[in-house]
Amino acid sequence: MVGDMSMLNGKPGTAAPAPGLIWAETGFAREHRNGDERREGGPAQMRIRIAVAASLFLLVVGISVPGETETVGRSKISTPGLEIWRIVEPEVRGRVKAYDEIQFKGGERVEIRAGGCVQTGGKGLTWKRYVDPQGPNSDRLYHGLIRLPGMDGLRRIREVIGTPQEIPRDRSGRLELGYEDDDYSDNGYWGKDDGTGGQCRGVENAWVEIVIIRQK
Ligand SMILES: [Ca+2]
Repeated sequence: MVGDMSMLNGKPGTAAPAPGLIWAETGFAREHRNGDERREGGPAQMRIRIAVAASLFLLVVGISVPGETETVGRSKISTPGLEIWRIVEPEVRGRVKAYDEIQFKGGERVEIRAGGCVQTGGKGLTWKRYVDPQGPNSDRLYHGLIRLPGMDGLRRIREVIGTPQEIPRDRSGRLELGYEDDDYSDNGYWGKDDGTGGQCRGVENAWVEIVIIRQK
C-alpha cells in the first residue's frame, strides 16, 4: 500500500472512506473531545503536534503520502522523521501482546494516545473504558497497559498519555500492549453495551496511537 494514491479517494460521508481519512478525522476530533487525553505545552509536545498536523494536512489534501501501510487492526503513516501507528481494538484477551512491526530505537521520542472501551465480561453492563475504567475492582483491573524499550515492566497507559517518552539511547525493541484482568477468557469487543455506570455510552471500541519521532 505504500504510496497507493487510490487510498485517498474516499470522502467524508461516503459509505467507505479511505482508511487514512478515517484516521485523520478521528485523530483531530480526539484532540478536542477525548477526556482521556491530557495535554502539555512544552516544546517537544509542540514539535510533535506540528509534525502530526503537517503529515495529516498532506494526507487530507492529497498532495503526498510518503508511506502508508495497513494490516488487520493496525495502520501506519510514515514520513521522513515521523511514524504514526494506529492500533484498533488492541488485544485484551491476555496479559501482554507484542507488536513486532512497531519498533523503537534508542533516542527516539514517542507520544502515546489511547481511548475507547472494552468488553470485560460478566453479568449486566460490562464494557469499560480502556484508559480510565470505572466501577467495581477498577482500582486494580481493566486498565490498558504499555511497555516501551527501557521500561521495567508494563505500565498503565493512563500514566504515560500526554507525556512524551524517550527511548534510552542504549535500548531498542518492539511495542508491547497489555491488559489487567482476573479472567481474560470473556474479554474482547463483542456484545456492545453502555458499560458499567454508562461509562461507554457513545464511546468507540478501544484504540491506541503511537507517534514516533525518528532520529536523523
Ligand atoms: Ca474478563
